[in-house]
Amino acid sequence: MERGLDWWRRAVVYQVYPRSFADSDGDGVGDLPGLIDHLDHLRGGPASLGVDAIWLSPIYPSPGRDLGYDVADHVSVDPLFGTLEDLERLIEAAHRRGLAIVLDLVLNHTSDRHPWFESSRQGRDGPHADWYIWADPAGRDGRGRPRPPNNWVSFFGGSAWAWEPRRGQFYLHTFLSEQPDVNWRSRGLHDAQFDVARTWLARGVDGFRLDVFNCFLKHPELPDDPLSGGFAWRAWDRQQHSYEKDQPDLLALLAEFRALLDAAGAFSVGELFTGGPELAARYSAPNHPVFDWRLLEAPWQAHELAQAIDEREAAFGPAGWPTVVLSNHDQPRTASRLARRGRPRDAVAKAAAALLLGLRGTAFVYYGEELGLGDIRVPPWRIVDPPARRYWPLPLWWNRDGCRAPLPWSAGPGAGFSSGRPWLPLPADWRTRNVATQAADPTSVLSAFRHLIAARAASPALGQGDFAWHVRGDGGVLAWWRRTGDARALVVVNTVGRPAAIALPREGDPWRLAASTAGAEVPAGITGGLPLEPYEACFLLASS
Ligand code: TEU
Repeated sequence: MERGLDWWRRAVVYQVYPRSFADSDGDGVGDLPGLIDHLDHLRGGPASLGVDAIWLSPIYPSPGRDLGYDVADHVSVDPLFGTLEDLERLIEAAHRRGLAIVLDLVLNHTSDRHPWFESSRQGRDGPHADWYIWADPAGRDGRGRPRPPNNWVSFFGGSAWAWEPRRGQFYLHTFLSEQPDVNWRSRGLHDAQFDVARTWLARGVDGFRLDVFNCFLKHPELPDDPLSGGFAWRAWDRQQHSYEKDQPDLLALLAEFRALLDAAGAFSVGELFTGGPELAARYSAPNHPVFDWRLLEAPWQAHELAQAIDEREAAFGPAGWPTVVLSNHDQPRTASRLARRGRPRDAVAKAAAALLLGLRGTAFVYYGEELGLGDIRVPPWRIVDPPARRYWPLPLWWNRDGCRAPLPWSAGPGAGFSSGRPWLPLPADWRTRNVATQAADPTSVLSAFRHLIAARAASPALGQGDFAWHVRGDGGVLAWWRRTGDARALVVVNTVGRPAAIALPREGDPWRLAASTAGAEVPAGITGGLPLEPYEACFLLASS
């Protein structure tokens, strides 16, 4: 599918969490045929969002201990989601619509049920013996029990080491003990992982999201982590994690992997594990952006947002190209996070959409964000997220189930998501907050997303222009230029719940309103002052 060299810069990528998108067989869990049946929502239909690519969270065979991020076979499809033929049908149907398919590659670890690990744990001299991170005990405790090789802890709680008596060694697991970390310094493992990417590229996949890619290499001597100083409730937060990730030879490994993708014209986006914009920028490369979380962590306050934007722009510089992301399957949903303190959810969700789609960078929309979906509350007996179960009832882990509820398609039975009992509760407001209802409402969050995406797609400036402030938070308003060649656009976001106004730059006169989250009419041309409703955001195009 021809998209042009820089398609990934101007792209809007839509994250599908397959369990929760659309269920075709009534088992209460989303699947690939269900996704195929609903591609019109994304692109190619009468009321599509108009996104350019789908990032599909893992659909591979998995025991599901970490909801699919514990992969037992990298190159097949779990029957829960369908068959390999279904995935090939999805790729073909997506390409017919001009949609790229980006798979989620989990290459830092596998499931403990993966054949590679089942072979590796048998002994120290089998064909996969060094494919994982094995280490001898650091002696025995007073009761003769083996002591872990160092003080590393799991991000999900407990030690990062699990004992395997058949080898008389521990294995490393940064996450669950059912997710043993692979040893990228093993040539056999390295080559097998590259073959995974080759297999999917040969099947027509357009790129990959790389799960915790900056953890691929660990310090070879496995030294103790230094303590971070001060008190923290979680052991993970009491230590610095300088040795489990971000190793000096990672850039060379990344360059080798990216060369494989570049040769196939494929794209990648790296999921940075606990790092800031500077680290994300350092790991980024053309066609291979890296997520940073700075905007997602910023409070909805004009100067705080401006500060976050400045930090990102400084870190990436004009030559770099960031991503723009406000939520994903691990984080509280945008609308819930921003609608606190009595802000009207729809208005602030639409304003956030203008930030997401108007800033410089590849934009990532998380399924349901286009409806202003909020987080759900899951009763303790229905908690699925493993670390949430582990820590309950202590408030030490935000239950990620909250942002993973089934997508409501209509006000009909089962919200149009499934004819069966959904694997997680539907959002409480599904009868009014669903795709069909919002598609019919020109003032809905969905309509705002559609108009903003369409305006971005039609404007080279909004798609791949630079960034420069026009108003940096005064009066609660953020306004910035986007420029490329002769094309110039202005993004304006009133972040507060009261009317505002700004003076438009004269050099763009008369300005044309390309999209407004207030659904404002599109007057012929605007010069001088621009009045803004509370939380109104808009895209304007300068006269060339
Ligand atoms: O997430 C890594 C991870 O846990 C952090 O990036 C994230 O900040 C945290 O989950 C917030 O609570 C990736 C996947 O996105 C996640 O779903 C997996 O559980 C994890 O790796 C292990 O594969």
